Amino acid sequence: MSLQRTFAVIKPDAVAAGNTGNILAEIEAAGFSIAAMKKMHLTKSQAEGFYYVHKERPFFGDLVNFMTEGPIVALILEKENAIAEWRKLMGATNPEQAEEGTLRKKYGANIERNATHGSDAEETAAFETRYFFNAMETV
Ligand code: RTP
Ligand code: MG
Repeated sequence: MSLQRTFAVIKPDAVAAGNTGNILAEIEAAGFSIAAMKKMHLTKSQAEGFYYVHKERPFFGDLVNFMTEGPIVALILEKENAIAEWRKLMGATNPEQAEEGTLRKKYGANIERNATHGSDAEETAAFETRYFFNAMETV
């Protein structure tokens, strides 16, 4: 398996709680290299565009409100098998169901306020990466 890149977010709950540094340290300790990183406060329409695949879901409005309540940290992470490896480090969507030691278990509060995001496939990683970063912002 060759090096792969994925798109990740430290969500507003984790940034506000002061967990950015802890999560970045865990990312590096797990062997990911950070290919791009920026802190930003999404507008409503930017968050709606990011999560457009969920626009028909009942939780969409709440999710957009949550993702715009404060700054996030957007990242491109590189590692072998990065997409699956990052989702493994995050743990299940619902922190209550996430394995011990995972980021969502440690830093998430509930199924919505779950600390981190990760792309779920190559196509979504490509879309999300381009949505947040241009070539000159990426190592
Ligand atoms: P993500 O996209 O953020 O990495 O999370 P995921 O793949 O594990 O979960 P997904 O189904 O894509 O859901 C996206 C985000 O929406 C919020 N959510 N709320 N209230 C609810 O039932 C509910 N379900 C999902 C979470 O913030 C989830 O990460
Ligand atoms: Mg998802």
